Amino acid sequence: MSSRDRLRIAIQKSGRLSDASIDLLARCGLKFRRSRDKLFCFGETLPVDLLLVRDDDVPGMIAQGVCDLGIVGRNVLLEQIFETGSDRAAAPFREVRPLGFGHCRLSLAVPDEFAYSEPSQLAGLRIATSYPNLLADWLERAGVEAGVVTLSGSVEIAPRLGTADCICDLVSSGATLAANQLKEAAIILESEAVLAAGSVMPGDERGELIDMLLRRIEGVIQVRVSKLVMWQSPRASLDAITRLLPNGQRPTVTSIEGLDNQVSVQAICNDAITWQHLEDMKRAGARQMLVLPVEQMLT
Ligand code: PRT
Ligand code: ZN
Repeated sequence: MSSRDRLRIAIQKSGRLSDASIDLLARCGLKFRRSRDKLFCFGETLPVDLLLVRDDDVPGMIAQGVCDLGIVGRNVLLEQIFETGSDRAAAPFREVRPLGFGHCRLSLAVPDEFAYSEPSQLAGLRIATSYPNLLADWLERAGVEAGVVTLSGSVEIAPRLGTADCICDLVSSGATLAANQLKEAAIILESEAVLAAGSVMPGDERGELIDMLLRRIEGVIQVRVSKLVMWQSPRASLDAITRLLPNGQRPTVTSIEGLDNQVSVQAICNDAITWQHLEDMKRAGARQMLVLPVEQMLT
């Protein structure tokens, strides 16, 4: 195989998404000869290599054809799609699927004393952000004309420095906003890490590798929340109990030797099971309940 017969995935070298990206790929069965200080990691188990770059460079790597896939925040991907001036369908890269980690919001935040209720109040104000295109799009859709002050970092101190009246920045816990006497006023984008790809999938072996990887990612993400639930109950209570399972699949029911009216049941649940679910099931007649993690799943 020549080197470009191998699939290349761009991920963040060091930052919030790095460990979870490596972990996801490892769970998909990809192992790499790793050298964190280098740009390139050779895939040992499959012809899939990694490029470790700054998160902002991931979309560009795909657009240039240097990489086939990338893992990056939706906030970065969409900002760059708007930057290319293209609509989502015509952009040189696109979101293939969300990956379930790196959750955050791109939000408009205003000083604590600002009584915000609607976007029109922002007219004529200066808003500091590292996401000028996403912000401009939101302002345009809201029909508001405001000044966009583009900053590459430390956006949250701009109001205190007097360089802006409010900000548009990423928020997860909200602690950074609170520490800067700011409050979240409106969500502009719900973001998380996503798998990104070029607008056209390679038709060669790399296309097949991408399909396989997507199937495995699907399975990995599914087993994170999926549980195997087992219990015993009177046969008459079976329907009532099964209905309580969050996103449960049809159960497998086995009779119990010597107990005519009792059954032993197992079912896969595709949503998180809480103590409340178990309490409700118990009230409906379930006993001996077990909730087991699912290690791997291929459906
Ligand atoms: O060096 P490189 O350019 O690769 O990294 P970076 O510094 O640009 O990015 P990094 O590692 O900080 O973030 C990578 C991605 O993680 C982002 O693009 C988001 O998709 C995602 N993410 C998730 C976050 C956050 N949560 C987050 N909280 N990115 C940044 N933050 C920052 C935010 O900017 C603010 O300063 O954390 C602060 C707010 O956090 P809270 O918890 O106080 O609200
Ligand atoms: Zn960055």
